[in-house]
Amino acid sequence: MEKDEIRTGLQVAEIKRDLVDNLFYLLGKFPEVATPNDWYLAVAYTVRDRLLSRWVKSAHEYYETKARTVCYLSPEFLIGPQLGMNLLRLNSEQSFRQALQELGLNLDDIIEHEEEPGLGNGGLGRLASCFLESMATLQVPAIGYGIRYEFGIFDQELRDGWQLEVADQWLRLGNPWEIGRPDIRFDVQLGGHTEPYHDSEGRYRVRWIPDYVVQGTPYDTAILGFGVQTANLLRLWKAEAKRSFDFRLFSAGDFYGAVHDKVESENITKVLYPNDEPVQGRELRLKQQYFFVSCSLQDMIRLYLQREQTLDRFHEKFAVQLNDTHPSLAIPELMRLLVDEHLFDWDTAWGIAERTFGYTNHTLLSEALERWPLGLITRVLPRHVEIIYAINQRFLNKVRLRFPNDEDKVRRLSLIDESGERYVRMAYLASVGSHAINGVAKLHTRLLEEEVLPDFFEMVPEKFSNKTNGVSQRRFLLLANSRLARLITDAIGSGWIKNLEDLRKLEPFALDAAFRERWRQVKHANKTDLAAHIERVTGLVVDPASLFDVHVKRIHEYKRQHLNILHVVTLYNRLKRDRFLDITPRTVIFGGKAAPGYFMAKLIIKLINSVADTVDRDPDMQGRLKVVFIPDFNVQNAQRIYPAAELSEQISTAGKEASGTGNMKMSMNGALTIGTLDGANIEIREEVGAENFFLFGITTEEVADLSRRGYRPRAIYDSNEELREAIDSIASGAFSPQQPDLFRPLIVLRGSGALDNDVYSKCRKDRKVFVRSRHSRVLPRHLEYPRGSSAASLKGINVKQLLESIRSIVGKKSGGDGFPMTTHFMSGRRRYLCRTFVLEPESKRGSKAARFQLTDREIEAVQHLADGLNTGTIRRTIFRTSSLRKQDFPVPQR
Ligand code: NBG
Repeated sequence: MEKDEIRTGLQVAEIKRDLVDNLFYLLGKFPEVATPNDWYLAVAYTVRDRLLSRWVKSAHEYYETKARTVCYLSPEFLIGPQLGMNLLRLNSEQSFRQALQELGLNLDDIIEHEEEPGLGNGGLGRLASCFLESMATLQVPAIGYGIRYEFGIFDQELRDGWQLEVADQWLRLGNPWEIGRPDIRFDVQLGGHTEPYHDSEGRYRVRWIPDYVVQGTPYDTAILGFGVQTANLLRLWKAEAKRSFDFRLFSAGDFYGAVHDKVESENITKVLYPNDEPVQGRELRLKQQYFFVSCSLQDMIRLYLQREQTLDRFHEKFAVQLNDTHPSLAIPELMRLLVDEHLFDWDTAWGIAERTFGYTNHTLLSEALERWPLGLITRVLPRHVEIIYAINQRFLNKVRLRFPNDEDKVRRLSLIDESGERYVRMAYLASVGSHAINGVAKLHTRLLEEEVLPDFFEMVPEKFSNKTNGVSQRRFLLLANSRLARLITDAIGSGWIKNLEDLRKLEPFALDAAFRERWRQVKHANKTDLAAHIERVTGLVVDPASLFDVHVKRIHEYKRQHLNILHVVTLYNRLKRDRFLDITPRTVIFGGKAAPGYFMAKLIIKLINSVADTVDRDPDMQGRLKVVFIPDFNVQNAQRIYPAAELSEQISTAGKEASGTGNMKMSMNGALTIGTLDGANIEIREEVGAENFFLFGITTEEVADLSRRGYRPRAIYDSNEELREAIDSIASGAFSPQQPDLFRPLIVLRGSGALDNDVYSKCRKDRKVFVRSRHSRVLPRHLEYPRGSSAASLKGINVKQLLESIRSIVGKKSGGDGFPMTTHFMSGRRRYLCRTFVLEPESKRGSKAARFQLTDREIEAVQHLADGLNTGTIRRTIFRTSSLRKQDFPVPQR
């Protein structure tokens, strides 16, 4: 064997040898006594060895080419389990599988053993990780800078239906992926005061005399690109005391005092703050934010000065992206470093800073827009407050020049909120200090421009742009859903793995019965796997043949898990009322963590579990309805759930979900979306086609209008009997007989909150899911699979007659005898071309079933026909409520 293949070879024999070597030399074990964790570590180290060579090579290449590097500053990176992903990236899963098999081990068990680093709350941290992976694949040099929390997001367990938080001790058994670099360390100062002085050239300067200093040590993880030799870097900072032990105090008998510094300093990176809880007063959180941006900027400067003499062109080397406002102290910190430490004049420094930073906003919720009390910042970062004031003064001067005599605007734009207790508005700081500001979906960006930062938008519209979020198909399709990935690759080749647009090539396969059959088998197999997981963790038995209706994400009122459960209760009541009601058997799956201090969110979890319990114990629900809450929604569990989803619940109140990314992941795995016009749902709907999206609910404008006019849920409650019944049953303890009042806090019929018109419209829209799934329309039209024969489910309807009827409603048939069949219809004086339905001839299918592929509208028509409505009424209701925009199919003929 060649010498250079040691640690890098991908032959089975080489892998096997290195596995045993690593077990021996790194873990001091031999195979006979190795525990599962030992083996996991040995495998991980063996994989890491193979990453390292690529990593070091890219670092070198980047260094040589002086490439501009993206520095993604984010306090959260939810990278998910690494082993499976890295094996894919190295394209060596099979070889490792076999090597392990020869050692009597199973790769899947070892992959399962990994405990993922939960260094993020949800979408924001996961997005950061997808970006890193994607940039490595695209060979964009990037460093992700963040915090190495000792305790990440808590693990969620369920006790008696309540969420129980368990500390996440992810580092307990070692983290084989990281490499600590104690040789690179930076001091971070905190507290104290400032002093003005004049330097040797007589210039006015400021010195910061801190109270104490902590030290940041980086821990590096390689993020390898797919199908390339490039690896990027995730660099996470750990806080340590500069002096871990005070001998003076120790000798004086103060044993606690002797380690006080160590404890205080290490606290800074101890724990990730769960979001959705007020952090305003949290000094430690502020210190976390400052600590990691300071280390990161000092690191960039170190890297830069390895090659250059001065920092004049720092911005040409680094593009620093602020992932939300949490890292925005980087702006005054870079100014401090440039002005106080590298002796730049203010204007030059500001020019560099402005060209360095870009800011991504991730939320419009006012309670989540960061503001720090001025008093607190002054105490922790006295020098930064001075710098923020200086930034503000110069900025407001510009505002005054632009808008003379508009002190109101000046007040509105000030970085300091002076309306009551004084605060620093972090989004404003980020906006002033960045040359680019973006939102994360089209709607979100528009609302950002119009509602959150309208004065900024008016002043510098050129700074604003939209960058709709994305997700990595490598992790969420290729890795998570290997069956579907294989099917897709068999059909269209593997180009989609790097270029997602390629999936369009699948469209013609919608007409390929064999493809659809395999598609159906894949989905069924994935559902069977998820069912097994559900049984393992909850004890509930679910039927893989039922419709998997999935709602997984953080629990939050704006995400409206309560709306979904209200719908479930409505269904439950309907099924109780009518024992013969014919519905598609359905399993409603929930998952997600609630912030530990968020009472309503935790109560919603309890309600879901209580309903789940009632439904499970009711023999009438057998084979019809099931509700499950899968505990501990994290990246690993997400990878289990998405591939099995058929209906994706994206039902946030319009205007509240900045983008959402779970919506994309489920869509990518072939689920249809039921959702509101919110965040990226809107763009997903454009991509998959309105006929593959169950749209419901009021729009952002209507939400705003409603709250302006005064929101009166009571009226809806009074006027809707089914809804009233559902709410009353929850309120009266039907799901909590031991504690009838338990869910009362959720039932608030005044003010904003649990109820709005959407409750009713979701129930209505959801009827279509039933109808459509009975018509085998559970998947996007182009990725659709038949469930039984739809002719059978259109029982009692004469197909030919039905066609005639539809035609007579929607207009005259055109396009001869071919399909897709199109029709014209008239609306007022205009005639529109409308794709009505695709009818596949029986002979082609080789089956008796004439299958329909109906759009939303046609289903409605069919439903109304079946209900016996006359055509005039149908025409009015359908075309009035149609979601189809006329300009989609205009054939003006006048
Ligand atoms: C979240 C939004 C999501 C969005 C992700 C990623 C925060 C502050 N925001 O809608 O709620 O998909 O960011 O952009 O976590």
